[in-house]
Parts: sequence; C-alpha cells; structure tokens
Amino acid sequence: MKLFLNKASPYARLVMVVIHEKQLIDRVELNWTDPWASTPALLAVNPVAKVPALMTDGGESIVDSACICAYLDDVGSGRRLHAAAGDVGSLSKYGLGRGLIDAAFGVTIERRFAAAQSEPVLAKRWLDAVQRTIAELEKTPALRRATDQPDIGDLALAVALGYVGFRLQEVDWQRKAPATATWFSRIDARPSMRLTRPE
Ligand SMILES: N[C@@H](CCC(=O)N[C@@H](CS)C(=O)NCC(=O)O)C(=O)O
Repeated sequence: MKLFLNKASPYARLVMVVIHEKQLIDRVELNWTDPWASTPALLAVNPVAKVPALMTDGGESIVDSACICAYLDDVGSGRRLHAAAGDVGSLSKYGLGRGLIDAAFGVTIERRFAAAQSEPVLAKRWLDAVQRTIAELEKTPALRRATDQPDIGDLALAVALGYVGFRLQEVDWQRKAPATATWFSRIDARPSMRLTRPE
C-alpha cells in the first residue's frame, strides 16, 4: 500500500495511528507530500488534492481518513477499532473527534490564508467550535471513559486534542479541561501516539 501524507495533518495522523494499532507499518510505503502543491502523484490518487490518500496493493485509491481507517481496520490484524453494530457510544466519540479535527484544522487554514488583518470570521466560528467541543468533553465523563483498549473514537479524539495543543496553543485546553487532560495523557502515552507526534 502507498499512503500520501504530511507531518502536520491530523487526518493523516489518525490514519498513521491506526496503521500502528493494526500492525500494518511494514506493509505501507509512506509518500510525504505537500497537498497544497497538488503534485501529479497526489492528484493521480486523489483528485481532491488532499492528504491522506491511500493506494491499495490492488491499485485502488481510497481517500478521506474515515474511509482509509475503515479499510485498514479490515485488512490489519488485532483488535477491531470500529464500532460494532449498535455501539452508539463509539460512534458519538468518533464523530466528535472528527468534528474537533475539522474545526481546529479549519481555524489553522483560515488563519494561514486569510488576507484580512483582523481575526477572520471563519476562524472565530471554528475556534468557538473547538472550545465548545472541549467543554463538552470535559462535562461528559462517558466520552472519556478510562480505557487501555481505545477504539477509533478514542483515538480520533486524542488526535484531535493533540492537534489543538499543537496548532491552537492559545486555547490552553489542558488547563481548562483537566479531567480530559488526564484521560488524554493516558492515550497519548501509547506507542501509536508517541510515534506520530505532529511536527
Ligand atoms: N475529510 C478529509 C480532510 C483531509 C484534509 O483536509 N487534509 C488537508 C491536510 S490536513 C489537506 O490536504 N488540505 C488541502 C486542501 O484542502 O486543499 C479527511 O478526513 O481525510
């Protein structure tokens, strides 16, 4: 398999975490790619010009981190990470984790590209979403139940929170959400998280 990714992308990081959790690292060739450069190699796999994008051994491309994670869960080994039918709790966490990644990434991109001097409207909106989501995590213990067997929802939330700490330091989320920070630090100590720190 070939994975197109970059080092800062939280979407690509979630895919890498799943690759490690499913013991697939030796089966994946990593293609470090700047999606904004829209290279022909990336466009050949993903016309949307985004990372992550996966080319399977059979030559089929799978784009979007959620779809790639679902595929890797099927072809990897070990414990299943995606929710069993009817596991609403896992889907709740997964959706919230993905939403938090979207919001934090949206703020980062809006800030990078907006021409205006003042705080851009979209960045303000998405920053509010980041803060609301972290407050929700903090007041909902069921979303951060201690576990040494994290599922895809736990991993997505942890990656999202790692990205907020990496790109939106002014949010200072660990001080505002101490219970969530304690939960996060346990998951963040896993090899899959340590091996995929954003830079
Ligand atoms: N929904 C996609 C989002 C992927 C995404 O937005 N990736 C960013 C990098 S973090 C990207 O490639 N952006 C380039 C662009 O938006 O044109 C996923 O889950 O994989």
